[in-house]
Amino acid sequence: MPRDPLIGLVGKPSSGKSTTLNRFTTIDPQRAIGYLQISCACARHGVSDRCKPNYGACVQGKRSVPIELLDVAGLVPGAHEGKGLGNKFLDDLRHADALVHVVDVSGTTDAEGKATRGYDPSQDIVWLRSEIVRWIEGNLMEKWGSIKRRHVAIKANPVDTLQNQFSGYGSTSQTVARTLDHLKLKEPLEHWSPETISSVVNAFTDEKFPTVFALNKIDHPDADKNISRIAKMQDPQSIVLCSAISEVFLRKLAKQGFVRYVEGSEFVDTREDLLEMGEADGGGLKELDEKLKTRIENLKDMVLYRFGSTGVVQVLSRAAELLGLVPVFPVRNIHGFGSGAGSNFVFRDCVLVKKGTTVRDCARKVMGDAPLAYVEGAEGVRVSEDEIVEVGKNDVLSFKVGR
Ligand SMILES: Nc1nc2c(ncn2[C@@H]2O[C@H](COP(=O)(O)OP(=O)(O)OP(=O)(O)O)[C@@H](O)[C@H]2O)c(=O)[nH]1
Ligand SMILES: [Mg+2]
Repeated sequence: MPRDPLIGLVGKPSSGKSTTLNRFTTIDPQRAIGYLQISCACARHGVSDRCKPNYGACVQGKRSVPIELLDVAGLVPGAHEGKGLGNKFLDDLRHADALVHVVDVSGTTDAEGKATRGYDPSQDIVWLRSEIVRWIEGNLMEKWGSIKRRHVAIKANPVDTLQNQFSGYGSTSQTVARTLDHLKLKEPLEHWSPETISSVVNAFTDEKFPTVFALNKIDHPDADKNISRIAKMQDPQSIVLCSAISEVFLRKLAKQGFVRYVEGSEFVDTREDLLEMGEADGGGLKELDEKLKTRIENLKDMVLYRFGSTGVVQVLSRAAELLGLVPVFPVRNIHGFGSGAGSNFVFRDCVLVKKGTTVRDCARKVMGDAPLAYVEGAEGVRVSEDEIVEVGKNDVLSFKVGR
């Protein structure tokens, strides 16, 4: 059955993975539920006032949909040879659909995460990627002789042969097919050179593990020069600037009643600010001591005003963008968008699927193995199970069970 998308947080020790994860609802030390902001189908159907998700929330058509995050710790140079937690992290990685590489751009930790100064974090992007590639390549090369022989003996096609090897990384035949399409290789698999195999593994890694770079610790004075270095090497679309510690700090202060903070925004108000703006009683906020006041001022200057937010919320939406996640809304009744059971609420459920997912896959994800009679889409029109779901197309579906 198709699984829920999973986003893996990777990065060297002390880069800020756990701090980033902490911003979300943690299930255990390694896992958390993040909330992805999407536009809900209720908005385009004008029923936002009756939209009440079973999980997450929906405010005026802006819906937060739960998505699972995994902290993949223990990654150091040489991990593919068993250094650090070695292959343990690589095994965790298999389950991830996209990666968030948390990079410490303060330059105060070396490749092993030990305290230093002036370290160039662009190196981390290079070696971490190479650890993943070398791990996959190593596993493949170990068996290449017999893979090749079998391939020739049974006259297999390259997609099937490679998928046999890559399924353990959570790959599908489509992933492998896309990888090979990009490369446009001329030679048959049995004649691939080590360089060709290397380029196949590289392309597969891109395809299987699309990566967002969360440049973390932007509150640090040395961050600027490191950020511009990395910005020159990477696609700007794949970069998000963030300060996980600032997000954690602001949320803590908000919870304790010291500030009013709109999550993911640049807006932080203290009691003084609110009084100044004419809000009686300062919004009921507590008085801040000088030390806290200075910390908040610094945080505004170093992070919020310069970058527009702490960036942590954006990390998740960028990863979802990269994955091309499509929110699909299964409903019992395609005309009223309800869930049946006498309730007046609409769009109770929403599942996130990867781009290219078919109506059939969505049905299996929602209904399991229940026999499917037919599927209704918008306005009650029948939809073929082979159709692809997209935002705004085949994304509100009613699955009819029966034979
Ligand atoms: N200045 C600054 N420090 C941060 C930030 N985020 C995390 N830190 C600090 O960096 C240190 C390491 O953070 P963790 O979140 O534990 O790092 P980790 O990636 O989980 O590390 P491991 O679990 O060892 O792999 C802690 O002392 C954090 O307080 C940030 O945005 N700015
Ligand atoms: Mg940690």
